[in-house]
Amino acid sequence: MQVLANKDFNDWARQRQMHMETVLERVLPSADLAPQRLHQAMRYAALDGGKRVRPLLAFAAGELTSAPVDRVETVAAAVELIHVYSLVHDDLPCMDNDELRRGKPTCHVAFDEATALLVGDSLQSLAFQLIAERTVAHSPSIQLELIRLLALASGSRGMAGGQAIDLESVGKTLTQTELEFMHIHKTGALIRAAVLLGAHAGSGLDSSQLDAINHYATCVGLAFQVMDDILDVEASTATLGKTAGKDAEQNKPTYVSILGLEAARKLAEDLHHNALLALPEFGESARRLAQIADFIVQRQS
Ligand code: GRG
Repeated sequence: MQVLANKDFNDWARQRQMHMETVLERVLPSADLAPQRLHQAMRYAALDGGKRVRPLLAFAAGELTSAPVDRVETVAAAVELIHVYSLVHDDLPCMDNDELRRGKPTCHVAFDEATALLVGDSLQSLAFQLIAERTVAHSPSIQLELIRLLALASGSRGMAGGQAIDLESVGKTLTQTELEFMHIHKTGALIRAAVLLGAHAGSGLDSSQLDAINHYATCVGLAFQVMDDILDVEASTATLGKTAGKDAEQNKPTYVSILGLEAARKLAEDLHHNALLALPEFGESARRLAQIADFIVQRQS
């Protein structure tokens, strides 16, 4: 995690990133368990890397509802496993064809394509196994709803659907509305799921609170993507730990290509401002969600 001016947030985030690493260490099959090569590759892809933004969002949302730590850590790990699966598949030659991820060779480069495909499949299954076999909510019906939310966010009506639109959009001109539709699915759906699952791991929410959380999550998910587009242009490969400048190279429509840098930055700020408007009704318990929104628009990688 890069350092922001806010030491209190940095300390909180660092502790939870380390906590997430310990949980993932524990839930991923051991590298000496057969089939060893697949398990080594799953651990290679999931451990020791990434900002862990989705787990941080789940932990922060859990603070709204006093969610017990053993429940939030499980939903946070499940969402992160889905995220890592998406990165491994996204990097494959049949998709983005990338060789660098989280500062190291992508999974299919370090292992091979077939293994990387199975890593993604297995990480996805492990995510659902975790939230099905552990208690993550106050009642079985809420637990089922969490599983449903994660499935919806990951599948063709969520992240995978957004990825399909992304692949179809290469070389095309999209309107800002079309771009937004793509990113609400591709990046936004899982970010929203992280917030919702974290909150649902605690005590009940009324419908106005749910609306507010949904609003926050949608704004933060889009702000994250707008910043990703800006960083793809402005940051270096070394800082990002993934290949910079790929969007332009692949002729992909982005917020920067459609709006220009300055308007894209203004959009990220507006989304940030809008995300924060959803939080006052939660008082002090929403402090971490507000700080993550700040982090998302200030991040350098
Ligand atoms: C293959 C089903 C399938 C989906 C892939 C999320 C995704 C869809 C592709 C990733 C490609 C990409 C660069 C998307 C833009 C936003 C994004 C999700 C960036 C990566 O997430 P970070 O910055 O990564 O949170 P770390 O490594 O920090 O976890």
